[in-house]
Amino acid sequence: MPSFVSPDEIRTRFSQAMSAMYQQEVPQYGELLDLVAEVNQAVLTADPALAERLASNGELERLGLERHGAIRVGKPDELFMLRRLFAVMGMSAVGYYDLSVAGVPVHSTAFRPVGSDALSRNPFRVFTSLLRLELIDDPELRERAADILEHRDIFTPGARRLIDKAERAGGLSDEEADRFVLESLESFRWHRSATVDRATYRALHEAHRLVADVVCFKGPHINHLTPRTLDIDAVQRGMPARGITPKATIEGPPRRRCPLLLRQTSFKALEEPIMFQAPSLRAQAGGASGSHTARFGEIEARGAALTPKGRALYDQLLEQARTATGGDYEGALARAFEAFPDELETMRREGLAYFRYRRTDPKTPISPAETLDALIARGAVEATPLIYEDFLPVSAAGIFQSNLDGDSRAHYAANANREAFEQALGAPVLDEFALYGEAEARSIAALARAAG
Ligand code: OOG
Ligand code: NI
Repeated sequence: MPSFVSPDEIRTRFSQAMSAMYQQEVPQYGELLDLVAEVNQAVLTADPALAERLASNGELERLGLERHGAIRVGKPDELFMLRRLFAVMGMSAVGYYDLSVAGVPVHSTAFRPVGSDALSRNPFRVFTSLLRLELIDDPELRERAADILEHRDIFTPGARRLIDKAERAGGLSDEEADRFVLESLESFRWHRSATVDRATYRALHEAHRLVADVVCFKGPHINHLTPRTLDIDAVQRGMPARGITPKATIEGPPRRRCPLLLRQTSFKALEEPIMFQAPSLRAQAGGASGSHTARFGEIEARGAALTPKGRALYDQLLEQARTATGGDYEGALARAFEAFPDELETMRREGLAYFRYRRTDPKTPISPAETLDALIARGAVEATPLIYEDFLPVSAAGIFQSNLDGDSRAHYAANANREAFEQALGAPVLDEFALYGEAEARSIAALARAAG
């Protein structure tokens, strides 16, 4: 019997290799990691109760490792192959995000681990977008882009072989896992030289900056890696002193005692020098140089996963704040969210968030006749909110937009096409609500077993 490395271990090796590569490519990311580590340490020192809660929830060990990345691909079989690549690391596609509503010609999913153990070992996620060429108006340009994409292969032959091998054999050996990490990392590396000439780049850039970013390069360079912070407001405030300029507002819910879902902020994309291909054989001196902005930094703070009821309330309050008149968005956001209970027990009783239930002391007997509420009331069981492991479409659109010129906003009508996305992916995306619901139900089933 060959002995295989666990997918969790491969994912950790991969995310660490990715982080090391991105630190070399984008030095500001290293600076941001330092700042986040400093703020997280300060928060834990100042709030021992929080430290204890995170430890008992299995979140403390994963905190320092925790990252999400983002990539954008151009054609269906690239997405199909990515699904297979991420599966080797125990990551599945969760959720469908239509970003065309926000003027971004992509639709997306998040590849991430789904089991509770896998999540607590390393919750590494990759927000993955597929370009929607059908949203480019000019038919000639659309065809040109499709043709360029047709001729590229973003995966190395070695990565392809190891993915096949993992699927056939059911896993990878230690040495194969290391090679798999190196080979698959190649797909996400930054390449200074564009695959097209300057005129083509310009035309695609004109259609939408994102189209140029996806189509004109050898592969889907990782465009940001995001560490998780325990105090996003403190990191936001600390950025300028480290020479980093954050976007003006934090996406997502306001600051609260009981954090909800996901709050995110980013810093502006770097302007990086690139080289274009020579337009023809006759232009002997090689291609011209130019610049491209795509890669940026982001931080996030994660809170409770909401039920469909909680999420509907969140969406409604966010919309209320976004459409409020007057310039003070943060004030409007805080006012709108006064309608969302900021107390865990209320959120639980009203069915707004998902929880994990656990006995406080395995020696205290519990009876099958008792209700969950009664067990909690007498302190035999405690409920901890499940952490939100996914993304938010409005926030994601805000993050995309902060790195695009203001004028690329909202040219497309909303037209989700989940079917086409899943067809390209080669599998249905998992439903995030079902995953949280199952995790909650498993914890209740464990209590029932303990009660006999
Ligand atoms: C992805 C933007 C969305 C997030 O955290 O919501 C995102 C991209 O720019 O490719 O990363
Ligand atoms: Ni992100």
